[in-house]
This record gives sequence, structure tokens and C-alpha cells, in this order.
Amino acid sequence: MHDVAGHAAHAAHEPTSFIAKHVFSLDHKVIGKQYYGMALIAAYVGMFLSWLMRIHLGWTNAAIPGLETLSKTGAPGGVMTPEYYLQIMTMHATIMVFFVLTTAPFAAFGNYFLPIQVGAEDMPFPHFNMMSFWVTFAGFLVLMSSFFVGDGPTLGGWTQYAPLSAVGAVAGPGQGTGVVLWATAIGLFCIGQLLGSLNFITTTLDMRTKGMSMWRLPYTVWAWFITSIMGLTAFAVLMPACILLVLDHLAGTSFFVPSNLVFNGQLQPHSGGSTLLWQHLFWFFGHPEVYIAIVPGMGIVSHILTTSMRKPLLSHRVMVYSLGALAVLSYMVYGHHMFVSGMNPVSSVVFSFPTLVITIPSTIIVLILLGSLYGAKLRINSASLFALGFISMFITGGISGFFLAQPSIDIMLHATYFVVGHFHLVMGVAAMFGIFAGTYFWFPKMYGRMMNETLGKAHFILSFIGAYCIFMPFHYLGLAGNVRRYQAFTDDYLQPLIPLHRFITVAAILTGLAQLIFLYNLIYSRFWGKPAPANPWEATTLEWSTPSSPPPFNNFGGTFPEVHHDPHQYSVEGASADYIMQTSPEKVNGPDEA
Ligand code: HEM
Ligand SMILES: [Cu+2]
Repeated sequence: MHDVAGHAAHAAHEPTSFIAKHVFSLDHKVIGKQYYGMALIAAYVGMFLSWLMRIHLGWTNAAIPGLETLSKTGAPGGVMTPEYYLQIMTMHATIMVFFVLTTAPFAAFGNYFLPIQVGAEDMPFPHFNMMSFWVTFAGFLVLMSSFFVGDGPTLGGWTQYAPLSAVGAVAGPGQGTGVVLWATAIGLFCIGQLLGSLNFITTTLDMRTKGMSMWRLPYTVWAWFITSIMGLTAFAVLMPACILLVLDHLAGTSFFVPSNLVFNGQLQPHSGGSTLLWQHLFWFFGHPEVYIAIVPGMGIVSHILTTSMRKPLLSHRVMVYSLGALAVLSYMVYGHHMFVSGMNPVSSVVFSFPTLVITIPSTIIVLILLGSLYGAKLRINSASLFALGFISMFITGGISGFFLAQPSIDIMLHATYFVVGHFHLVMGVAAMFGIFAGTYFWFPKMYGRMMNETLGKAHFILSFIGAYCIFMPFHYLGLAGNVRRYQAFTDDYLQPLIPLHRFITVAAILTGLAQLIFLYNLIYSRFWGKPAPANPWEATTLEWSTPSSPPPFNNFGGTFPEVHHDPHQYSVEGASADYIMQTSPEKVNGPDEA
């Protein structure tokens, strides 16, 4: 397993300068916090952009005070042009999917806690790890720069469908420089996540401490490990796709542009490319990506709920196998995003089948969680509430997936607000709730202080009600024929929907304001929160056995913990307490699967 001599040398390298300690740090804990900080900033930027969109949708052509300073051409007099609406939508989605939902639950918490939970001092490739963050951060800056360059960011959506994305400025504002910056940013992001995934995989396989067999890894480690494997294959496809897109712009190639294409009355000087090629490359990444966003949340939620229920889940192994099945199947279903793309109808059936099969592991995961909750005396706190909220959102959003999985129904619902409602609940809000749950749960370990529970519960209730008020009505809009990615709904048949749009906008703003409670709680508790005891939740996994909170530079103070138990041993008959830490030498007769 680990090489003890090598690690002793590592401990001697504890950095002393501010730069080495906090900026270009090799310590996985600092890198985890850097990822979290970036995701936090990105989340508030993304949320702010969604407000702009919602205000425009509710009150089309109303002037938004101050918007003109962001873009003179995009919002003359504060009124968004249709193109600028799409530019904002694209940035909102790109920021949220890549820089929030992927980084916070996976890269941030994974970096901080995966090495500690396997009993390692750090990851095997700390320089790769540092690079992983800084390359991702560079990607974020490149993406944000597109607001201030040329005629603004691209308007092609987070999917950047060709040929719109590939023909250049002739396709609209931001379709020249904006697309090049977008593809560069996402390409950098992919490199960062590939480096991170390699580290996660090798840490899990090679750096486990004595006694930490694979089956003694907590749910969280399994979830991050499986996510890394998905990441390795998904980002390795998107990165070259982005390079090809940049080449189409800068090098005169036409990978994604077909011959004889007329755009704005101009015949395009390209030949021989395929727009469907982009869709295939994108969704071969894109579908696994939605699971990359959600699987770490499943791990976090399982971890938190076992701790709050004081009993293990019905089956550790079935849970892990189901997460693995999701990962494998997630590649085989990507074509369900292309039911209406003009591919052969036979392919639709071929893709519909695994799409329905993938509901089996998802359903098993939900049933294990609900079955374990049945009859449990749950300790209610902000972390466990958000974990319950995750399950609720996942179920509600998952049900609409069943409908979309039938090609014949999807033809009606595709590109309507029904899809928007589906994926926001199942991926957006659920993943977000996973991040919140993890934050309330691990904050005491990361900062040595407790977060305020009253504020946490208020944050939960407002977010939970708010999320449903925003995203449930989307399904009705979709059924009524409301198309997505339109900037105004002034057609006669959509007029009756305007009040519902306004209701959603108000709900979105109020729910967004509730997030300020969270921000306040984070900052206040960081400096003035109650000092945290060593193991405030009476949890069992290794992060709660480090000598201090936050853990010292080398995590365990130069020694390695020895593991004697399964990760989630609660309420074991005959034990001296209702929980047995993994490091406890106590012998019990309880079930120990390892
Ligand atoms: C882990 C849970 C899931 C996540 C995170 C997720 C996420 C998403 C996202 C982000 C989209 C929209 C992509 C876009 O066009 O921008 C989407 C669409 C879709 N989802 Fe899911 N989904 C999940 C589960 C499911 C399940 C269980 C099913 C089927 C039973 C399903 C079926 C579909 C279908 C068919 C579409 C395409 C709809 C269309 O564009 O017409 N999803 N999903
Ligand atoms: Cu999908």
C-alpha cells in the first residue's frame, strides 16, 4: 500500500511562505478549499445571471437598471437584446455545470477528504494536483473574460451545437471570439479535471492505509472514485472536441461545418464537416457529465444520512455496485439527447433501452436510502435536512426522465421547458443540495468551528420550498408548448403563461436572496463560530480521527491510522458506544463485511 519512508520525507517539506502555503500549495486540503472558493464565486455569478434572465422573461423589454454598464451593445438603455439574452443564458449554464456542479462536490470535497478518508498524507502527484486547480481556474478566467472581449460571450448554449458554434462571427454576437474563448476555457477545464481524476484514482487504489481494504472505503470515497473514472473518459472526449472547434475557427478546418451552408445569406467557405459529429462528441461527454455532477452528491448524502440515522444503509455493497452501474450505463445512453437530431429512428430505440435500464440502479439507490430511513430516529440538523432534500429533488426530477426516455414522447417535449424542469431538479438543485449538505457536515473539520444551525435550517426551508416553486411549474410550461431558449413569450398561445413566468421569476429572486443567509453563515462561522469538538457528529470515518480540526499539514501528525472496521458501523450490538470509529481497536461480534 503506502510507502512510509517516502511520506516521512514529505512531512519534512511543510511549506512556510505564504505563497507556498496558500497560493501555489501542494497540500490537497488547500487545493480542495481553493476549488470550493472558486465554485462559491462561480455559483453567485451564475445565480446573478439567472436573475437577469428571469427578470427579462417575466417582463420582456423592461429596462434592468445598470445592465448597460455590463454591455452597451448587448443591453442598450438596459433592455436586453434577444442575442444578449442567449449570451447570458449560455454563460449561466456553462458556469453552473462546469464550474459549480462539477467542481464543488467532486474536485473540492474530493480533494479535501478523499486522501484523509483513505488514511493517506496526500495524493501521489501533488504537483499535478496543484496544476489541476490552477488550470481549471485559468479556464474560469478565460470564460469570464468573454464578457469583456469583442461583442461578448457566445450565444450557443452550454451544448455549443454546430454549425452555429463553428462558422464564426457571421452566426451572431460572440460567435467568433466568444466561441474561441468558450472552447479554450472548457478545454482547460477538461485538462484540470483529467489531472484531478488521475490523482483520485491512484490515491484510492494505492494510498490506502493499513487495514483499509476496498470494501472498507466509505461511500464518499467510492463515489469520488467512480466519478473519476467517468471523468477520465468523458473529459478525454470533450477536450479534443474543443480543440477541433477552435481549429474550425482559427485554422480553416471544417470538422463541424457541412458543405454548401448558407448563413445570413452568405455561402460558407467550408466543406465536408458534420454537425452531428459535434453532437455525438458532446453528448458522449455530456451524459456522463450529468452523472459526474450527481454521483458525488449521492456519496455525500449516503455518508451524512448513515451518520444521522445512527445505522448503516441496508446494503453497502449494493449501493456501491449501483453507483458503478450508473457509471457504466451513463455512456450507453448518451444518444437520448439526440432523439430529434435526425439520426436513424432505429438508433432512437437502441438508445431508449439503456436509458430505461439506467433507471434501475438509480431506483435501487433511492430505495436503499428510503428503506434505511424507514423507522430510523434521524438526527435533524442542517446537513441531514439537505441530504433529505437531495433525495426529494432526485426523485421528483427523475420521474420526468421516464417520460423523456420514450422517443415518441420526447419528440413533443424536446427543447421545451419540460426538459429544463427535469434537469434543473435532478441535476441542478439535487447537486446543489449535496454541496450544501457536505458544507454543513464538514465545515467543523475544515475550519475547527461549527456553523450556525438555526440559520442553516432557515436556509434549508427557504431553499427547499423555493426550488419547487421555481422548477415544478417548468414542467407545466413545457406541456403547454413553451419552447426553451426563447427570450420572449409574446405569441398568442403563450400569453396565458406570462403570469406563471412572473411567479417563477419572483420565486427565483426570493430563493436567491435566501442564499445570502448561507453566505453570511459561512463567513460568520469561519471567524466567530463556536469552536468545534473533535467529532461533533459522532461519526466513524478517518477524517474525524485526525489530531486537530483542521487537520495538520500531513493529516495524521506523522503517523498512519490503522483501520479495524467497516466505514459505517453504527448501533452495533454489544459495542461500548452506538458508533465504532474505523480506527477503534475494539473487537465486536457485529457484521463486518470486509
Ligand atoms: C442522475 C440523474 C440525471 C441527471 C443529472 C440528468 C440530467 C439531464 C440534463 C442536464 C438534461 C438536459 C440536457 C440539455 O439538453 O441541456 C437531461 C435531459 C434528458 N434526460 Fe436526464 N438526467 C438524469 C436522469 C435521467 C433519467 C433517469 C432519465 C430517463 C429515465 C433521463 C432522461 C433524459 C432525457 C431523455 C433527456 C433528453 C430530453 C430532451 O432533450 O428532449 N434523465 N437530463
Ligand atoms: Cu442524458
